[in-house]
Amino acid sequence: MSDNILKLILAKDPDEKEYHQAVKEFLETVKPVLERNPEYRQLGVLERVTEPERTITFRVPWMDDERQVRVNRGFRIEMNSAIGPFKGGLRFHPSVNNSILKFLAFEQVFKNALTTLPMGGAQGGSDFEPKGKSEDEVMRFCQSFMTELSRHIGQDTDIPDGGLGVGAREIGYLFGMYKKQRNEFTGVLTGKGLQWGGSYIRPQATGYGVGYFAAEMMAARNDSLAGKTCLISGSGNVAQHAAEKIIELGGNVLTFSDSSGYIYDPEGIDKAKLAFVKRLKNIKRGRIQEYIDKYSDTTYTESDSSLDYNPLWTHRADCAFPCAMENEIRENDAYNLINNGIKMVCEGADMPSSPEAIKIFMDKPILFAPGKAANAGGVAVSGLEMAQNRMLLNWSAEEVDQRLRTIMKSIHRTCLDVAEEYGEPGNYLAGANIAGFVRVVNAMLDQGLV
Ligand code: NDP
Ligand code: 2IT
Repeated sequence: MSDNILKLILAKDPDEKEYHQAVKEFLETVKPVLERNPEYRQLGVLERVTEPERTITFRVPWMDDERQVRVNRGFRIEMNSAIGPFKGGLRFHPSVNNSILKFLAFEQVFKNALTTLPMGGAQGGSDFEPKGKSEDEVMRFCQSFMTELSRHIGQDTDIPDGGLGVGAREIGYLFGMYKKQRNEFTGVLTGKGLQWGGSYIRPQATGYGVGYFAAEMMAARNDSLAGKTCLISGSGNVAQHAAEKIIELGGNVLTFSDSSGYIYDPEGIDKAKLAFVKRLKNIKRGRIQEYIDKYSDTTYTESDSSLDYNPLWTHRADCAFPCAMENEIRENDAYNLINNGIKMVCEGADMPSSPEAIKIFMDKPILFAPGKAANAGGVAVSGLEMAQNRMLLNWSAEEVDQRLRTIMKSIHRTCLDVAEEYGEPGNYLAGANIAGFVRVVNAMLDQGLV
């Protein structure tokens, strides 16, 4: 049943390679569910979950600082609303296209189901490059983007948040435009500022959740993050807050990267150094290379796209936290990590390990956590932000953090229990995919053919 569906998807949209990758990985792991439920074939379950409920593509015209008109493409992929209104991030990056957003939206459906909160799955964004743009240009772009997106979203319909290239600044501009157009102040977006409907801990939630999930995996092996050396890629929202939690839990973070290169600090990145990175990336919007000017005895290595491996993953360490981009860990990186004694790979980004890399990890007795489980803390706190907006109140930071920790522990437990139940003990990838799939499919079937 799953081979046929893959052929169908390939025939329909032959160029969507990221989407094919996400669906293929998923189908390989949910086979036991399909075998237990042969009626799924007649019910078209796979055909339905792999076809977005709605796909929106639109023109985003805006004017740059030289008064030159520019045109980008905007998207919203509303994948599945079986268990709640569409929910998921926005990404602004030049690589954004239908394939990338479909893969993100597909993963989001099952990620959101794992949180057990009532959220369907969606993702959207634009091929707009925020890097190098002035504040005014970013604002004008966000306003134009929302002028069209506002027709399709709403607090009961579809609730976007940020993601790669979309942070607190962009959410502010987007929210302002939505409010102006619709004359309503509602929880239509999450990731809002604290003074205007945001939740404590939402900025930290994805990274903290990654840290909590990693700690749970370690605990399941009677171990902990204390004293563990950790490689982190990226230096954005997820990387910074994963580092913050790992440091708090006693781990020793050695690296950060951006698209230009990576820094290696053999002494470890402590709280003060992390504060420097946060200022550098979030306020100054600088490059990670500047870290070595501030801290000597550290090295910077420039990205080299001609290499078939990333030197960041060649350092000896106990744990790897890819927190930047899809397919950032390729086959050679996986071998390098294994040969250097890696004990755990915990995905902070969405689909950062290539299929070849995953195969290598799964063949070894290491801990491997897929992004849709390990990074679900971000959208989980978005769900909590929605709940607070509905009640017109704000929980304290401690309360939100406690709820986040409980949700991450429960996702971890679910992955292990479901993996065991379906004959794949210790396989977090299978556990996450099956648990998410079963929840979504049961909800879809309850609601009839819609
Ligand atoms: P940010 O935009 O805050 O940070 C992204 C980071 O990745 C930046 O440091 C960026 O560097 C770096 N990067 C981008 N491309 C490359 C590359 N080719 N090689 C190395 N580094 C690169 O995004 P987030 O931290 O929010 O997102 C990171 C990942 O986490 C994405 O996969 C996203 O989908 C996922 N995610 C995010 C969630 C959230 O709540 N924000 C929730 C769940 C998942 P540069 O500045 O040079 O571009
Ligand atoms: O990939 C993700 O989970 C996100 N970008 C966060 C989505 C959300 O709605 O909080």
